[in-house]
Amino acid sequence: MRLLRADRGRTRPAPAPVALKLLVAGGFGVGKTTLVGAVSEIRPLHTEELLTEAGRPVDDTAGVEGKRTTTVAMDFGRITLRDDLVLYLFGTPGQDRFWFLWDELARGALGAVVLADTRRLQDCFAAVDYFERRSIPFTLAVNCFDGADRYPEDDVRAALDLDPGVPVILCDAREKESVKGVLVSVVEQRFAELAHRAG
Ligand SMILES: Nc1nc2c(ncn2[C@@H]2O[C@H](COP(=O)(O)OP(=O)(O)OP(=O)(O)O)[C@@H](O)[C@H]2O)c(=O)[nH]1
Ligand SMILES: [Mg+2]
Repeated sequence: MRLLRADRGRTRPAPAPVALKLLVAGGFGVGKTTLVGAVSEIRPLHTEELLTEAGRPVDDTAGVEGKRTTTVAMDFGRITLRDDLVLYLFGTPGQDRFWFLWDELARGALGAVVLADTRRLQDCFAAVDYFERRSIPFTLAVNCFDGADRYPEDDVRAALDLDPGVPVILCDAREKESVKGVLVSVVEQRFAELAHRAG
């Protein structure tokens, strides 16, 4: 006991890591659940439901024909980027009928990833608009599906009419290191913005 008391003050507990909340958004079937699952160090929470015959008219699986499930509430995962920096990832549902959840999920978010598939670029317009309107910094990550044509980042930027400050990154949502690069770019943007504001 005495030893512990004597040590008190000499060994300071490590400060709690900074925790940031990031959203992962984008159109239906673009790979949001896959991305969260690829990097999460906890077993990610998924709220997947089977796609059904009844949903076929609204759940457009063109381009992701192998898709069997869809997210109906959110994905949740966590990744420690550095000892002092933890990210909580919230994946949004991709379908328009779940828009009512977005404001709840976006509360307190410091940044976002908008995932895009170049075969269905228009599917990410709504997410881009959403974050632009709320001035939430985001990175546009092109999920390079097998068989999809590759386009240079500048072409994607022009097609989406993105602000020059928005990073555009080609990624593979199944690959941990690739996804980490995307997340780092969101965090860097946020920190650069804070540094700029602090003068
Ligand atoms: N080839 C390839 N397939 C992928 C990639 N990312 C996701 N997939 C597949 O594409 C399908 C869609 O992935 P999900 O992660 O469920 O997409 P989502 O954006 O969460 O879909 P919703 O929540 O329904 O909007 C799944 O069958 C994945 O296995 C990728 O980078 N490359
Ligand atoms: Mg999903």
